[in-house]
Amino acid sequence: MEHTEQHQPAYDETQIQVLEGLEAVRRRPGMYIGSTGPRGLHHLVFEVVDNSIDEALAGACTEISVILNEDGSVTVADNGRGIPVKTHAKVGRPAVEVALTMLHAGSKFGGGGYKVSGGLHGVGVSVVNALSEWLTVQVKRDGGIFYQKYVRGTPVSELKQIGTAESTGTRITFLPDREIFEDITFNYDTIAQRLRELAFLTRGVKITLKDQRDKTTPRVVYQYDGGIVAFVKHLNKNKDTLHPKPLYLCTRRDGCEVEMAMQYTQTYVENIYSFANTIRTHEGGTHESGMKTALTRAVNDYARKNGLLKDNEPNLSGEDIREGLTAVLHVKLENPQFEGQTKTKLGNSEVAGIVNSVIGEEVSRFMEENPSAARKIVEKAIGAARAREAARKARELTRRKNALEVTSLPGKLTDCIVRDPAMAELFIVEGDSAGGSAKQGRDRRFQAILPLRGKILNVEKARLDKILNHEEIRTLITALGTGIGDDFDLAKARYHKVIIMTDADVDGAHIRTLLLTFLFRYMPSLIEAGYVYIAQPPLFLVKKGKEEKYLYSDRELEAYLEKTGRDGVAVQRYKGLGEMNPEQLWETTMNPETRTLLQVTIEDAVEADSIFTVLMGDKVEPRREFIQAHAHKVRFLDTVG
Ligand code: 0RA
Repeated sequence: MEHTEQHQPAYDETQIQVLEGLEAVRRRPGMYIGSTGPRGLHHLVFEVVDNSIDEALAGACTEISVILNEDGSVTVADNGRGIPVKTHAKVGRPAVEVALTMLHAGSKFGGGGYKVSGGLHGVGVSVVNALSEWLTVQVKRDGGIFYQKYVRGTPVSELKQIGTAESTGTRITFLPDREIFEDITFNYDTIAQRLRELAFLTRGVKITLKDQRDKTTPRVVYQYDGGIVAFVKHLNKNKDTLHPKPLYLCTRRDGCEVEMAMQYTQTYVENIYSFANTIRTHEGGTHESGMKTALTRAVNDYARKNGLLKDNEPNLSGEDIREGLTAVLHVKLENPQFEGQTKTKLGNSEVAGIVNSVIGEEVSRFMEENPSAARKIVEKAIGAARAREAARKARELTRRKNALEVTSLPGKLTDCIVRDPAMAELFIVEGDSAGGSAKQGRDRRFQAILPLRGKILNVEKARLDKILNHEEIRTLITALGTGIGDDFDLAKARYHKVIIMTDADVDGAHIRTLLLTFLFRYMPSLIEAGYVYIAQPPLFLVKKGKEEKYLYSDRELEAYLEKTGRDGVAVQRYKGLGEMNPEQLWETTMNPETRTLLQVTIEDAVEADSIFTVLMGDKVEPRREFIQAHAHKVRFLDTVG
């Protein structure tokens, strides 16, 4: 009795704190999940999944299932130990309720083993609860099945035992709160991609995904017994490799686990995917720089020792050594510090030295043990160094042309009148015929047209020197005015809106992909500055009686037909820009008053960069995947008038 009486006030206090805590989350959601846009929304799912992954990393969970429910909610279920349900000694409430209602409560009653996954914002499931219209939790543990429901973070029922069970696990279902998020629609591809990544990073765990909103989408299973070696093989699946077996290492040193898989390809691009505690570190950081330093040193040492590099020759540069390299680097550490613009740069300084020494040793050993692979790697780097020199010379040529300014502008460019880049727009248009319509339809005062004929080079498959020999690309670079590579100068951009306008068909999507790949690889600052856009030509023209309306997606068409009924509606599908006359093109796609433009953001670009790598070699339905993968990654600017 006495005990209870003493306990009661403490519980009240805690409850007040709880409410204040979750209220703070609802007041300033951005502080906890970064944003209330798509990224923040998906973060909710990943936060819950990360908890399940932690169970898997602790060896306590083998299966995780994610279901996108028909009502817009999402379910994450695992066969881990289950969130503890016994009464929490200090708080006097079931531990699961504490986990779901107290900020940062998660780690306080954890059962040993440190939490390694998650942690981008490190927020815990209580934040998900706070930002959900409703959330239900079902725990199988201690022989029972327990259930509780919450509304906007507050329990609306006691934790109840609703059955018995021998097995263990946790099942959380939640509906994101429409009062908090701009749009609560989950993007299948965003979730699928992250789940696949997690499956690669957590060897053996079986992760399934089912989309109940679209019954035609089959359930997918991600399970990779090869872990990050399978990841590297997947990334390289359509590329010719330099050596058959990826190098793999996994070593613990000074409280940090370093795991890496790498394999050289015959391509000319570098693809390093680095992670810290399963979080993708887009901006790199100390682990990545430690790895690069080690690789540069190990390859140069080997080349010198084996006479592949003469005494009078300079060292190979890191960049040349990484040409064609695909690598996945994953470090696990206790207190990861995430820095940088998007908090995706690992800052822990001690990690650089650890990764450097571990990887240096292992790469040297690999080269000693695989002399044929080692020789090819060195020869590739030497080739890259030569090509770099050739590219420098080719670049100098374009630079000299630039110096001549106006006279050197390509003949294919139909420029605008205005000289102020901030007001000028460049439409990069697919094909000469669409280019003709665009020229006639444009507002010549501020809109320039550059028609590109046919496909531009796939930059994944060519070095810069070759790319610069390609006429379409040279034309583009000259028109943009910025120069390229080391010479790139954003201040020289001749247009602050560079708008890619391609057909709404497979070829159009392919050309757009190629253009974006090129920009991502060689002019990322142009995207960073927010200068790159994608035009949105309509897909349909519907006519009913005298009414005419342009529609921009299958979904819009569905909605239109639902609203007006199908009787007497004529639907015309536009396959190409060429099917529209100049007035129509102006009205639907080019007129700033009425058009929709998608701005490509640098975050999208970094994301998309990895998609490209996987996708560009992917022969199956690249267009569909590309469009789906990007649909959510570009943000709407102007709205349809
Ligand atoms: C606290 C302690 C333990 C597990 C969990 C939380 C846990 C949380 C989630 C969230 C989703 N799935 C989860 N599974 C487990 C450890 C319990 C123990 O030591 O038995």
